[in-house]
Amino acid sequence: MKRIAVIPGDGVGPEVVRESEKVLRMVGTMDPAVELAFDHYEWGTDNYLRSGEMMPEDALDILQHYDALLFGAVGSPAVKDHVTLRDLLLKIRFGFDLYVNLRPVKLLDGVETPLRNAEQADVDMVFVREGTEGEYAGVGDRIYRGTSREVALQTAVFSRRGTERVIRWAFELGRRESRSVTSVSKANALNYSAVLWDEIFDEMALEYPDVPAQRLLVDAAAMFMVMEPERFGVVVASNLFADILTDLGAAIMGGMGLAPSAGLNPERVYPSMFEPIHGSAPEIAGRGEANPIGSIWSAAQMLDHLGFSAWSAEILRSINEVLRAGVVRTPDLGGTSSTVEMGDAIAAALTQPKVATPA
Ligand code: GGG
Repeated sequence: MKRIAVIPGDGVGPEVVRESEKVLRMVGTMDPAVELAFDHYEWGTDNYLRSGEMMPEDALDILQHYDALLFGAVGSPAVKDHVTLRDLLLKIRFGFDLYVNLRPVKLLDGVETPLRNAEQADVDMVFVREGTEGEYAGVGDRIYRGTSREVALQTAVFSRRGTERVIRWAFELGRRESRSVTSVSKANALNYSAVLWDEIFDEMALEYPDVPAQRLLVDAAAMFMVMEPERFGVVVASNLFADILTDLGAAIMGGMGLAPSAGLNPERVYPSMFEPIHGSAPEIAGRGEANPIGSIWSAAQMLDHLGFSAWSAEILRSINEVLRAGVVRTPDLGGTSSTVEMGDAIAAALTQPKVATPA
């Protein structure tokens, strides 16, 4: 039995996570080997407004005992974003050392990319976003607050260990999947941190002579993602750069609602966390129209992580089948279907995968 902690969070989070759970429960009924037990934690902005805490002080002690975490979204117009993000999501990512944030950017069947000349096969890359340091380290200060002399300092943290381990992970992925690895940084401007990043990337590339490697400045990477997406296989970048580029990636895929992510602790000392890359989308929350595919795809990533790879692939196949058929489409894809209808359709399209689940 695998124990899953579900944290639906804010806005559309609960709506999309409900559909992921539905699909996972369907897998469980189709294959008794996929035995999942869910516990729910109603943490987030409502909790903050009630108690002053996004989640309780011992939240990580509670979550530590789970096999995986399924997360929805965080953020609300009622509270400043830096409070909600840092006191919930970042506490989990940093506390559980989720240093690999895996974000596929792939054009699904039947979805149009805004890139006029791109074929489906051209948009197939996977970002390895560093998840525990970089620009998100939260180091800095504000001095002379509220005066005309006010100064804000925000220090990025790039350790050799933190940089090496995420770049190594990217090269291992490139080797396993016979794909190139692109490093994204900005060493012409960031003359300390990005220079260290680039040096480590170059050192590592020597250890993986079989993996084609290239380095790009982040501005050039953004341009090439639009002009030549086929150039990219595995892409490794810092916390902030990869966050920004994967929103661009989601746009290239056809919309924010489609994009998944897996925050991995590769050593499995801590549970890994799976969440769509989109936020809480307060403007459509409660309307039942959010696209749950990013969340459902993240749940598929979770099954892969838990050792149920055939079912992971089957969920993705089912997503593609539903999108290809084009009957069920949420408003972001030009349709009128609801979040629930999309979840129902994906759950209903599941079939037994060809490879049996190992007992
Ligand atoms: N589902 C993830 C979520 O709620 N993301 C909101 C967000 O702003 N995330 C920032 C980040 O991933 O760095």
